[in-house]
Amino acid sequence: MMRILAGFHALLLAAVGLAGAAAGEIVIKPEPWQMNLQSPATPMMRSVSDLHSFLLIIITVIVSFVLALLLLIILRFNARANPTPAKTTHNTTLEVLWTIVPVLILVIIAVPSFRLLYQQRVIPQPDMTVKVTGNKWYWSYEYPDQGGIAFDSNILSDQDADARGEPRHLAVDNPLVVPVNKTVKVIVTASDVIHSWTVASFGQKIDAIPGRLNEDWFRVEQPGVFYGQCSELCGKDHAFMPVTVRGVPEAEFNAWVEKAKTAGVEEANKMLAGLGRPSARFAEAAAGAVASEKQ
Ligand SMILES: [Cu+2]
Repeated sequence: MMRILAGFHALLLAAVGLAGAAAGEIVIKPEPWQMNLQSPATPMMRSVSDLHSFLLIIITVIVSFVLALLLLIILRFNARANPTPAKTTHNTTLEVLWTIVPVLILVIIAVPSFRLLYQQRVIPQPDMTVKVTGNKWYWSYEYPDQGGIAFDSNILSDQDADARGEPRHLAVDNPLVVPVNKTVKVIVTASDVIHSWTVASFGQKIDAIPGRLNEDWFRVEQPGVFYGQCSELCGKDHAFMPVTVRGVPEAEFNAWVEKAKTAGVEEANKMLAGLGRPSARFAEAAAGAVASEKQ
């Protein structure tokens, strides 16, 4: 029993990907053999998941009904079971029903569907804006509200990702860092060809088009690490321009901004906790604990 429990716990840890992250941080990334959508990190993705589940119920009912009718026809109305078929060609009640019922189903689907579309397209008053630029083959991020911090975000080699406890082909050197529980408006463009900035757990996929500025928004609800990928076939290294977003508490974000302005983004990123490289803060705390133990 204990072994099963331990196994289950290990599975859970692996599934949530907590192994490399700091306490209280969630890690959302695609998992091997994953059957469902990634867990939601934003209210938008929760709405997307809800609509998906709702549609799944409706489609299951419809498919089951059609299958039942098919089986009924195959079994009861084949040439052997029913040698003299009826000559009926019209049935007004049935015809009215099979017109009205699908219309009603579509109306029922349209209500949550349009609500979601509204949620996606009408951007609430943002707390800050981030500019995302797609390049062959990496992303650039700018923070116009934070004194114009700007940096490139490149994929990590397999070895580096491994050393940092991050997933292969999804981890980057400099993640997009955002505060949690803040509405972040994203403006997206590209410098060369069409890319698509996509983070599945945000319910977000927005094309990055040269000469055009697209906009979207998200609000991360919990500190964590969220992985995504370019989702528009953009060239030979399309598979090697992943997206990593770090959601951090506001105080930590402000400290990160200050550090990024004065010492650069690489230095600022060292302050971020977890992911196999303890943050400066974490290291200090650990050193403090060791010191107090020795006394
Ligand atoms: Cu791309």
